[in-house]
Amino acid sequence: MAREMKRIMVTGAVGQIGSELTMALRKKYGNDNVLATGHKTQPSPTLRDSGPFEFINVSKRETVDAMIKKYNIDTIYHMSAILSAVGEKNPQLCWDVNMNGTYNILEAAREHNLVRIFVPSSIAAFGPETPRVNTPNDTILKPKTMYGVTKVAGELLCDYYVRRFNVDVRGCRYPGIISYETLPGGGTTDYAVAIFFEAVKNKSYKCFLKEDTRLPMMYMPDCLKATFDLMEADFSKLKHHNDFNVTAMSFSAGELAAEIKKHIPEFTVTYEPDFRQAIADSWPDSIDDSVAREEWGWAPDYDLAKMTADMLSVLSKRHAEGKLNY
Ligand code: VAH
Repeated sequence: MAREMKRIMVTGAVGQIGSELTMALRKKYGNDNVLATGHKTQPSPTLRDSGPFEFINVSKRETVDAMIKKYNIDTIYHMSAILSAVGEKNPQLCWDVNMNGTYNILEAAREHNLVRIFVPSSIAAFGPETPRVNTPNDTILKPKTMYGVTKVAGELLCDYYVRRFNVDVRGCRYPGIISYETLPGGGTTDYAVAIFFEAVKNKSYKCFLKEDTRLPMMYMPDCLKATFDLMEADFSKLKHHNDFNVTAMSFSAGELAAEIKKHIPEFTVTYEPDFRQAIADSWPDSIDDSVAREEWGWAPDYDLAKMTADMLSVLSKRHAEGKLNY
């Protein structure tokens, strides 16, 4: 009989995905059963006032253990990471947080016999040698960023803990994630979030990637759906564990701009690539998520048109109310 997830800790709970994942988990499991943790950034009032919050450093094992004991944690969603762009500015910090953090979470899961842990990977695990179109789930993983190196190493480490110690760890390779609640911090796909805020606020955007740069992407509701569905899947039926390709769409910066212009005709974009262009060029145009569809029934709900309409509807309303916070 599979043990139930009851007392949950989220690391990186102040981040783009972690902040919305925490609120969704609190809705499902009860506010007091979901501990949100961050490193230094102050949580939003919504996050802070809706349930327990603690500051920890995932690269320090003792802080992870202290939270597991203090809150009787049985499940961990490990969302804290240094992303691709910041990781290239400080690769040593990226390795320390991403690798020591993941190692500490895996060791804690083994030693405390936790029910389940979620350790996400990313399409950043792929590199320029990987087939770029409809990238297979099982293929060449030779990333050229430190972030990508930590994602591949993290996948291999998680798989070892499944096979060697029977730890129940699951994860999916997130594409770029688009959302309106918490701005992303330090990624290469961040343009696909900023463009919406700039379109609503300034009717113009200076994009740091080329117009024809195409990347796999997903709207936040689908990101949360994939995370919940994978964590609730029957582990005994999974052939893969923590390296599932998931995606909802692929689009270029120019295609996203054109979709926004359907709603804001006066919107204009200029393209001035920076160091992040080389990172984006090493990633796939599109990925094949058929393995996730077969093994645990993955199916996204949002395409480019539906996501764009929803993002602009929410942001335009907030802007009109003077609450865009951007
Ligand atoms: C980044 N948003 O840009 C992250 C993500 C696929 C990209 O891992 O680094």
